[in-house]
Amino acid sequence: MKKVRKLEKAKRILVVCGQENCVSPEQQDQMSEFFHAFNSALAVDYMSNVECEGMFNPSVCMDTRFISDKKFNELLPDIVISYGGMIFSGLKTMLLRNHGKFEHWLIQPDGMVCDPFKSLTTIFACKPDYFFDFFVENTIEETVNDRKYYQEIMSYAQTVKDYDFPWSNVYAIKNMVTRIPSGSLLHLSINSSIRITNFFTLNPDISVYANIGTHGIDGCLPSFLGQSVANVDTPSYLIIGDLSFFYGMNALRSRHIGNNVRILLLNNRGGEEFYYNGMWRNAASDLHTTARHSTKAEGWAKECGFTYLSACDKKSYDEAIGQFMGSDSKNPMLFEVFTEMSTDAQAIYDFYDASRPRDLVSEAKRKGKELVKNTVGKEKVLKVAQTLGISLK
Ligand SMILES: Cc1ncc(C[n+]2csc(CCOP(=O)(O)OP(=O)(O)O)c2C)c(N)n1
Repeated sequence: MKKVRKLEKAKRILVVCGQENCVSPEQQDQMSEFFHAFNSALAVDYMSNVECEGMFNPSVCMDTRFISDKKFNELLPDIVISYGGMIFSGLKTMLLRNHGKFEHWLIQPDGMVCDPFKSLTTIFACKPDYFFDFFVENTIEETVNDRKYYQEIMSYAQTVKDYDFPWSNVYAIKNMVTRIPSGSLLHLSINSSIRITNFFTLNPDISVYANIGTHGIDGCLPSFLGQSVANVDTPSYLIIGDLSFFYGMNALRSRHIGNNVRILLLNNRGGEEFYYNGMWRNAASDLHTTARHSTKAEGWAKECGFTYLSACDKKSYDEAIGQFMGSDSKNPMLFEVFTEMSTDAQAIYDFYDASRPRDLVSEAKRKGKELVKNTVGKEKVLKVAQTLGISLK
């Protein structure tokens, strides 16, 4: 009961929902009630498969490349409550960077220690539905969320702008995911697909999966195809990068694949992830890290009985997307979209820059300078600056 009293007094409670394949409607109701009762906000991404009151999507606004340390400090919770599997968003890193400044209560049915934020103070060895029910049922007075913390977060989250993306894998994902009908299954494979899908608003009641738990690009395509066979009456969508696709392409030959299958293949000629995360350094990185290639899936997809569509710019994409999202195809479909990984990564950075509140731009510039210094080396940067007569202060 001490914990209930503590939660009643807490001003800033952040519930972090990890990846869960199936969250019962009862649990979602309990989470809404929890939100009504305590001064809380709930961080939810699509892989959490939760739709309840008090939730916000941290994917853009809490990304390490978007939020400043100063702003995150202003929004820092007193208590983090977490449950479930993988937490994909940068919120995990931001909490880790601020470890020790908050309590972390972990809901973990088997009682195993899991300390992603290095701030673990309590483990609740129970299921999440029991936890939320227990806390709501055992409040003494009628406690009510004053919503100050929630509103602070929401007003920040709402600064993220609707952005006019250039031709890129972001454009392709946006215009597909926002059309997926309710009741569908969506599988994301893995980093860029998850990150970018979470930028946009999906229709309600879409089950979202990813085998990000293993962090492997192998196995995504076969996992999805297995799911689609087990759910043959459910429209089933996969968003997959080229390296991940070519890893598992053998599975495309399975004889059981139904016409409920739609695969959006983002062929940006390699691993965009390494441009996005700053690992790309020079031409050798394309050989050894991003695995740049010029392979296409067309021949194999057709060979395996798929209806094949492709696009290389906005016009060809806009012409094909209607057919791809249609439900009357006799065959499974594969839509291969050709973009360039370096400009795909840049499109995301430009979106962050355009959306970031103004006072944070200088902070981002500072981080950029730091990154250049750390990557190129301080001495070289100073030398170039001297030659050009630029002061770095
Ligand atoms: C089995 C395995 N090998 C290597 C990696 C490292 N890795 C992480 S992301 C990535 C690139 C994925 O490229 P792609 O599937 O084309 O998606 P993109 O990043 O371009 O969206 C790689 C190779 C991994 N996660 N798993």
